[in-house]
Amino acid sequence: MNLKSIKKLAAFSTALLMAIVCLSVGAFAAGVPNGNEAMHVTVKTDVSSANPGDFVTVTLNVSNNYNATSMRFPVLFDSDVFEALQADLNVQKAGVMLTEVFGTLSGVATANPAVFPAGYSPSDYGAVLIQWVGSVDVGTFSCYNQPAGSDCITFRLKVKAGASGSASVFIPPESTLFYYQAMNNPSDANTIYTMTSSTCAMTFTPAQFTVAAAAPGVAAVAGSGAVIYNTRSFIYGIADALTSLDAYIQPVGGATLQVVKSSGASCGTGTLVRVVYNAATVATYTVVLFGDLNGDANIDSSDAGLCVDYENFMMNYDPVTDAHILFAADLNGDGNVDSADAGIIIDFENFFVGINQTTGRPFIL
Ligand SMILES: [Ca+2]
Ligand SMILES: [Ca+2]
Repeated sequence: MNLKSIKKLAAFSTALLMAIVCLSVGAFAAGVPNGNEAMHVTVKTDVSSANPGDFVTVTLNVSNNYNATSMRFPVLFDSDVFEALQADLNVQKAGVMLTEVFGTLSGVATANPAVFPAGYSPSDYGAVLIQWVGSVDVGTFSCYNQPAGSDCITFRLKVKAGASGSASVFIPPESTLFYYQAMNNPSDANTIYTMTSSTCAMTFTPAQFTVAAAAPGVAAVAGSGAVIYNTRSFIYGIADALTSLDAYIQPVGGATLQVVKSSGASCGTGTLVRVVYNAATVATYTVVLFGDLNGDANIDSSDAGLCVDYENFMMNYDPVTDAHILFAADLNGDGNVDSADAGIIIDFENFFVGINQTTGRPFIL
C-alpha cells in the first residue's frame, strides 16, 4: 500500500469516527428534556489515610435521573500529595457499568490546561480526565440512569514519596467539560436532546484524604543510595571518608538522630545512629561501610590486614557484637572473611575495583 492510499484510508477512518461521534452527540436533537434533570457525583477514596508510596483507589459514585448517553469528569487532586501516572491508573468500570450499562471507559492522566478551570492551577493540582460513552446494541443506546447512585468508575492514585498533610480529590464544578447529552427513549435515536449547565444541575462531593504520619524512625535520603536494613539494624550505602551522614539519612515521624562516630570525626563502620523520640532512644542502628573494618571511614591496607589476621586466628570478631564488622568485611559475599576479601580491599586501594556501597560488592573500574 503506498503512502497516498494509507492517507486516504486514515481520512476515511477519521470521517467514520466523526460520523459516529456526531450521531451520539446530537445530530437528531429532537428529544424533549423532562425539565428536572440533575446529576451528582460523590468522589470517594478506599482509605482516608495511607502512607507515602501507597496506592489509593478512587471511586466515582454517580447518581442521575435521566438517560445519559455519555459522561465526562475531570478529577483533580492536590499534587503535593498525589500523583497520577498513566501506567498506574488502572481505570475500571464497576457496579452497574459491568452488569447493566455498557460502553467505553477511558481515563487519562493529563496536564492539559483545558482540564483546569480558572482558579485551579496545574502547579497545585494534578488531573485525570474520565470519559465514558455508552455503546449501541441493536439500535438501543446503553444509557446511564441511576437515581439511587452507583459506584461505577474506579482508578488509582499514588501517594507521593515524602508527602505529608491532607489532600482533596474532587471534580471542579466550574469545569466546562461535562457532557450534557441525554435521550427520552434509549431505543429511539430521534429522542436525543442536549442540556446545559443551567438546565441540568451537576453537583459534586469531594473526598478528603490525609497522609499517614510516619512512626518515629530513620529514613534514607531519596537518591542517596543509603539503605536502612531494619532486620539487622544496619545502615549502609554511604560513601567513604564521611564526617556527616546528613546527606544519606534523615529522621522521620518527629524523631531526632544522635550519631556517635566510629573514629574521631569520621563516620565509618561502627558508627551508631540512635533514633530518639520524646527523650527516649527507640532504636539504634550501626553503620556499615563495606571494606572498612577498623572504623576510620577509609578502605585501605589496614583493613585488608585485619581480614588476613582474622583468617589466621591472630584476632577474633564476635559473631554477635562484631556482626557489623563481619558484614562490612565480606566483600565477595561468600559468608567468610579471608584473604579473598583482603584482596578486594587492596584492589580498591589501588583503583583496580570500586565497591558499590549499596550492594556491598566490588566492580571492575
Ligand atoms: Ca578503615
Ligand atoms: Ca568473603
